[in-house]
Amino acid sequence: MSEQKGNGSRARRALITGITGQDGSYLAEFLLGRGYEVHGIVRRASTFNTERLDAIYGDPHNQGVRLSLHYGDITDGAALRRTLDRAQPDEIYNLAAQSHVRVSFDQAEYTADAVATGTLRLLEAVRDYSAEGHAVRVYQAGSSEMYGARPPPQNEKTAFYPRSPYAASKVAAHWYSVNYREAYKLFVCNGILFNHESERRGETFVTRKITRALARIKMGLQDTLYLGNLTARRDWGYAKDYVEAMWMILQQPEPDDFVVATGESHSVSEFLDLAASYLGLDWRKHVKEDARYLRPTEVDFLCGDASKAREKLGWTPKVTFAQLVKLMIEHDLELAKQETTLTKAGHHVAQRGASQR
Ligand code: NAP
Ligand code: G4F
Repeated sequence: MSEQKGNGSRARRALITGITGQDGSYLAEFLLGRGYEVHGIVRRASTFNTERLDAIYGDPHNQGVRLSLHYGDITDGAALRRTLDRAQPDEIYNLAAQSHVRVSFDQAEYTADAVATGTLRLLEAVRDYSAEGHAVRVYQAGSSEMYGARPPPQNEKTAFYPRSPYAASKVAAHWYSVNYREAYKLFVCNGILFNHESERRGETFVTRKITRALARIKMGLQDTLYLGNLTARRDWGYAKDYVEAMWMILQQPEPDDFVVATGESHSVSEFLDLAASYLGLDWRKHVKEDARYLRPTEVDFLCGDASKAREKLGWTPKVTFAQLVKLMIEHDLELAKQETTLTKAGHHVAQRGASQR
């Protein structure tokens, strides 16, 4: 694969906020594969939070390492500005977020600080950095949650109607991005991505919570899965396909906003049907409702119309819904088998407790 060239003849440089998350880790792999030098912002934690980067992490003391991690936080503007000087990025992908919708009702102020004001801080840093003569392109991770109560199909022309502190914060971030594009002529693009999942999906999002739990039930490691609303419908795609769309959005001649979606929607109970069928289980014998997973205001029905992305970017999803569910089930069945082997050998396996969250 040919190397992407940035300023002069050096490799192009990308900075990813949220690099330790599901999308950040896939995007880092994708960009490294295209010859980029990749920089990521990592929060200091008392435990390792770089597990998803293990496959691409290289000791910085070694020659030729093209992945660099910088301590920082989207709530710390001065550190963001300094990181731009250190990383000298040609492209910035702003993926950092408190990304859990239900949690945003419990941590509303923090969610707004990270998701809305965090984006504004980054844009301010970019404005300053650009004023010093640096050409940089910014991708803002928008969400289909911004459509909230609007009926499907949702596309770039659909008005936003957010239904959570998370969604309202993403709407603010969207409009900050549009405003900085218009006011300061910055190359800022919003990707409005519908739900995308994978083997690396956080275990408290409903798809992964289901595949982890059903696989453990199959192996006799647990019996019950507690869930909230099973009737909500989502447009679920595969995360690897979606990070490619992020990159494509930043390669356009002019900055623009794009919906990225499969155009197919399924309910949570349909996800359960398919996941359980791969394991030969009857999920109704194991799933119980727990009101703690209900949201004060729910988003009932998301189904995206990604015709603009198809026509202008040439982007289409490669992995189908059935393939997505299967690959997640296969991955989590393997994890459950490993857990069984360790338990049988007398090892203590920490209960990750996804069913409790
Ligand atoms: P994720 O797995 O929850 O990852 C979020 C990332 O943000 C993690 O790296 C996390 O770091 C980091 N982060 C959280 N708070 C931060 C802070 N204060 N400062 C710096 N970094 C912080 O989310 P994802 O699924 O990869 O999603 C990526 C982005 O796309 C998010 O902005 C999300 O809201 C948005 N989005 C996701 C979807 C989807 O279906 N996945 C759809 C539309 C939009 P830690 O690892 O330290 O927690
Ligand atoms: O998996 P979820 O938590 O994802 P949600 O709320 O759609 O948000 C995800 O996708 C957004 C894109 O639209 C992103 F912006 C956001 O960052 C995140 O990645 O819930 C999906 C549906 C909801 O309707 C929820 O009420 O599943 C329902 N659900 C039912 N039981 C549950 C549960 N969700 C979770 N997390 N846990 C449950 O036990």
